[in-house]
Amino acid sequence: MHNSIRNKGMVFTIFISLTISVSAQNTDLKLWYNAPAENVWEAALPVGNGRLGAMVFGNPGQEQISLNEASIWSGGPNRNDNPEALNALPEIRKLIFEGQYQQASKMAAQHIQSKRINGMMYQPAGDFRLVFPGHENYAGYYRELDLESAVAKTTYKVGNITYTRTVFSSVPDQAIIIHLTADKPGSLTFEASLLSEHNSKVIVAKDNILYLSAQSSDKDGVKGAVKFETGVGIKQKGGTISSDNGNLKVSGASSATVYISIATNFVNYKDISADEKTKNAAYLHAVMQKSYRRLSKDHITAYQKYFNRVQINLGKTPSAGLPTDQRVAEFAKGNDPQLAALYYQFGRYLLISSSQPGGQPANLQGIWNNKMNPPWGSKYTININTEMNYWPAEESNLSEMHGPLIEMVKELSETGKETARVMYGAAGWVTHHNTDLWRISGPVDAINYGMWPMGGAWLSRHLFEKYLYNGDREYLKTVYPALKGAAQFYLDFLVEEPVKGWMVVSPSMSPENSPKSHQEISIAAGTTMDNQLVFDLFTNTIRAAEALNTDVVLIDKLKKMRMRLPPMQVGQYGQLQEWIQDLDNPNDKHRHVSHLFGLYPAGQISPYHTPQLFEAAKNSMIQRGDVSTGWSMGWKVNLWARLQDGNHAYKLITNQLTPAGVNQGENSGGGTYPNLFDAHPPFQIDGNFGCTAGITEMLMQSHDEAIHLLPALPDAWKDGSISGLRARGGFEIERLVWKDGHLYEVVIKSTLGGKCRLRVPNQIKGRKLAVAAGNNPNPFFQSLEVKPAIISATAGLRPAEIKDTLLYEVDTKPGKTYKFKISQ
Ligand code: FUC
Repeated sequence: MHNSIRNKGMVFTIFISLTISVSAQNTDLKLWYNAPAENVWEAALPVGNGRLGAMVFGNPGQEQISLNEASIWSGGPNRNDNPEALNALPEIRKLIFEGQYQQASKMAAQHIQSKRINGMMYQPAGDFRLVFPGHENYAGYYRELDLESAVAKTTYKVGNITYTRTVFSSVPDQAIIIHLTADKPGSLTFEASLLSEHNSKVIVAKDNILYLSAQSSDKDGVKGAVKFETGVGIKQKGGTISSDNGNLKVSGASSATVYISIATNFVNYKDISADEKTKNAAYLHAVMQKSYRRLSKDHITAYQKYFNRVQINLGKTPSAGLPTDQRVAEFAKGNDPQLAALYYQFGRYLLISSSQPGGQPANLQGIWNNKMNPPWGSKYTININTEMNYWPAEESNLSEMHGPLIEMVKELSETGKETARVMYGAAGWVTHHNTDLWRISGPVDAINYGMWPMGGAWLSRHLFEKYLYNGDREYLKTVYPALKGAAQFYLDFLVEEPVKGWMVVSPSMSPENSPKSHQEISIAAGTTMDNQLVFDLFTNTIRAAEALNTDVVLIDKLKKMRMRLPPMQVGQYGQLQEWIQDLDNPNDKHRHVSHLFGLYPAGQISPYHTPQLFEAAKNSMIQRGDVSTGWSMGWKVNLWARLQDGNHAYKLITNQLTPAGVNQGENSGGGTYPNLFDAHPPFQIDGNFGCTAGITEMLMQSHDEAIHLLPALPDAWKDGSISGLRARGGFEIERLVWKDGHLYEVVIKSTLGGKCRLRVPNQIKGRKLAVAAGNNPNPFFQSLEVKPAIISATAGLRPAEIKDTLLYEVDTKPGKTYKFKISQ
């Protein structure tokens, strides 16, 4: 735990002295602390440019900056298909349909599970250390991460000299920059070194440039083939620089700038032929030509281009003068709306910092990992976690950050083609529940987790969703082949189940859960999530093909097959069934809520079109409970927002903004670390992104035929505003203001034109605004035609309670802005 929590007396004294400097500046968008992270990685502050990540500890005497580069992964290009699957498939399906789950699972373990390769690991580059002799005794300590500039800063005093360090990771200059100053000339003296847990070699080259070269680890018999080099150059003002024993030494300087670059031999998932040394030299040479001021200016401009698009104000906080970790500890006690706003913007900060155009998508830890063998390989778990990372991308106006995921899906559509063919004899492409830098598409881990041929279905949703926001047919053309390929796989793979004649996915599972009556065996056919996923994929493919005026025969096939998918079912406890049979246990607190994919993100369950399913989904959510792993709580914020219950969504935010380890319950410990990283535990970035998306969903949703403003506003956020959100149909919510729980003003810019339909909690007025009725003709808001639910005789379903709302609409023109205000 962080020092400040342990040592309250000391904190109090420092706090008093700090309030003066802190209250003088605006801390709304700062994470700040009055103690160093010491050796707690989850208290260190993350900076990143999508490719280069650093965790800044802010330790005065021995500064530690942990380094990452997004393409340093164990192994090299590889595949993990198990071709034995093809022959075993009919027998496994038969066993499942006969209810012989144990046998089916055993056979799948023998013939479908990967024989050896279970995904590679994302690995750290190493550490950059700075030793400052005599800085062990310091005073006036303060460190922060400023979300407005994406700069981490540490400052303290030794004697009467104030030392300051700033750190950022620059997109335009592809380097990590550290700037060190002392306010008395000539008093900066330190030693710098590079370390790595990899087998590495450190040399000091000419002009005092430090280089560390290494190669990634072997795993599962795949040779570690990512070669990387880290380079460090220092330019100091005043004093001297020298090298000694692989270290750089700066003595008696007034200020210094440290330039860190890292390069690897990675080109793409099948090509590692680059020369890391040439690349690295080019990065370092270029960046060292620039002054700190210039680098800082360019960095901030590049970052703010994205960050400044959204501003949020959920209300003022009396306790905003406390350090961030203390605010997390106290969030549940009182109302700290500003911390929720900070957490929201931190989610956006993390996405900008871990997912940049042309790079890798954010993995389980974004780009920040200090372990050689991290939890779950810090890879891509695609049965929820990776998708969740991108939930905030479009709606919180970070569309460019979505790009790396879209590219990954395209690459998986290449690797997954072979998997579909050799394992299942199917056309199109398939991938299972995990992938990695090498875009493996076979099953990973034990069969109870890995038997899920649905990764492509869920990921492909992102291809089409992006189009719903940008309306760009040229973009749609580039992703259509991957979308179509994903759908083609299921056209071949679906199989008729014997009871109702429905077409189902088999073998599969409801991610990582198993019905109690099946002795914890997860293998299953026709799970609710799979049915929803295939429905979603077919629907999106049909809509994309229609928008592109292509593939009429395929559209027809998909429409016919979609009719044969199982409907959603409401079981004996009034719940939305998780499995095709009514097997749910109302006391099941499992972290995955897979069957609610249909509610969020997929929008197949609607209070207006499917009120019974809406009620059943709510019952399932109540039965599943609140506290869970970090990402599970993040998902539940979105789900309660879709259920239009703002106070329950807020309760989940409170559960999430609880210090890691404090929450009790079946999946205890989920919450937030001192640096606001999400705790699964351990650290997993998905919960940050899930909760950020959830806060947007509480304020604005855009599906189900309308832009719904304030669909789930909690009592805690009576007054506030948000600007810059994006809605489907190419609408930008330039301003959304609410007062005393009522929608006060909304300004919407239309980029594509078309009908703009608004669902609002109170009357509004504005030019040409009319009351709306009937279907929304805007194609981006098409309502989904889901099959009527089958409801168990003992479900005891109450009619759904739906909040009163009003529907308005206005015809819009591209580029024009529309303003509406409350009308009393
Ligand atoms: C899924 C989840 C776990 C964890 C892992 C990375 O398997 O069930 O909780 O988040 O991914």
